[in-house]
Amino acid sequence: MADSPEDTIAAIATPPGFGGVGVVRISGPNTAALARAILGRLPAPRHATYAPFLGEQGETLDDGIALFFPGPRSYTGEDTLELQGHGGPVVLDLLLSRCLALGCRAARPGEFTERAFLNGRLDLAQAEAVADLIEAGSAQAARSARRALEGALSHEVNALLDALTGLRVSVEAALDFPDEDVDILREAQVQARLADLSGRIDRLIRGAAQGALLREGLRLVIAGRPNAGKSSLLNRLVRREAAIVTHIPGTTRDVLRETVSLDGLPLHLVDTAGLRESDDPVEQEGIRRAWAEIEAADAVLLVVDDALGEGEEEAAIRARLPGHLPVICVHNKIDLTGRVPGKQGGVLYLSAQDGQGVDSLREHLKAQAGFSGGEGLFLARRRHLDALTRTAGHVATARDALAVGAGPELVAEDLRLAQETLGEITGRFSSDDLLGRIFSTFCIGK
Ligand SMILES: Nc1nc2c(ncn2[C@@H]2O[C@H](COP(=O)(O)OP(=O)(O)OP(=O)(O)O)[C@@H](O)[C@H]2O)c(=O)[nH]1
Ligand SMILES: [Mg+2]
Repeated sequence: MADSPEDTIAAIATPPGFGGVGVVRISGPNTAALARAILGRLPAPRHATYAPFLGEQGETLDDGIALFFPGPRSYTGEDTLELQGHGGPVVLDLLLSRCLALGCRAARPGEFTERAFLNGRLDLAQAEAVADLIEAGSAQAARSARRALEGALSHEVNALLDALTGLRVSVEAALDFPDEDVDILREAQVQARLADLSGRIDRLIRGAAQGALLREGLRLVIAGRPNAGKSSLLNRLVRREAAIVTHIPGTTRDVLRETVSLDGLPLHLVDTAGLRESDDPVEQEGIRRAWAEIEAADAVLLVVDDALGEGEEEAAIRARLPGHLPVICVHNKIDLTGRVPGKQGGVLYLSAQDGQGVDSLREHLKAQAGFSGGEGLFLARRRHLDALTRTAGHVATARDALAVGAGPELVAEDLRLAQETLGEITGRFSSDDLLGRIFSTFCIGK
């Protein structure tokens, strides 16, 4: 039987295992009847009510606090009940089984939040922020998820949607008066309003890129010729001996991954085999994997031995790097060359061995990622960035069409597409397929 919004759903909302308190959550049209069956009465709305939780024969399964939230002023927008009992897996299972016996269906992951979205309690970006807040890996990420949950992204998107609606009205008015269409468009200052819209979308893209970074982090591949000190630098950045370091060139063969937090920015470091021509099949495979990692990186840290400087080897590596990839050039082993640590002329001088200059590298990485760590951030997903970028594309096409004197019907179509694309963020225009993908990544009971 397919899931229906008419189902009353139930789930254990606290994590599996033992705890002081465990919560079973119920939502849907049958909630009040279920409360009467389990509690013997309907608790007063939004009041903590102590009660025994009764089994089928009237026996006490557990006792605790019941909270009844009548819809629509509840998390899901429906009648909901929370039963807070003792936090043991068996006792919670008994309570959940009782709910299922009374006709509830076990909730899918994220189904409570999905219902909140379907009932208009949250928009899609806010619903995603609920999951992001739960999964936040740092205090900064948690604060930013909170801002998204409060609607920082949604407000901006809605303001842009309104502006797009206003523009569509003007352009579509011109459609009704084909003889005067150019004048109408000029009078309505469509071109200027489109330019303004482009600027606002670009600003939002920059903010969302920051937010996506905070959520997903920066993938940084450490590359360079053998013995430059790549593994030593990884160890220095993660503050432990994660990688094997020896004086023998060609020590690292496998790809090694470590994640550290730079003031809340997740930095995913990848140490790779030194890049050079080699006849050794094991080393060749390591080098092949190193290049595969570089292809997928957000940025590359090119490590150079300062005593040797950049030579033909580095020139060959640079020539093969993907053109769009940012390269951060680091000269290592300055404890041997006596160079001053820090940034000079686009190069970062440091010593992985004694640590001088490494703080400058950390600062540089944050700046490189465009990470300000400011309070104004909202947590965004790649999905949001992607939708914003496509919206910017439609607006740009509309501006081009207008500039070459194309008819209003072309401009109107581009604006319609822009509005539809932008609406994907808050869920105004979203396919069931997209919704399914988003909510299935939630935890059960949320
Ligand atoms: N003096 C000095 N030696 C260093 C420094 N960094 C690394 N080394 C030494 O350089 C040698 C190579 O270091 P690794 O970190 O293994 O170099 P790698 O680039 O990972 O080398 P492969 O894995 O072979 O590609 C080791 O003997 C390190 O102790 C440094 O800052 N100063
Ligand atoms: Mg190494």
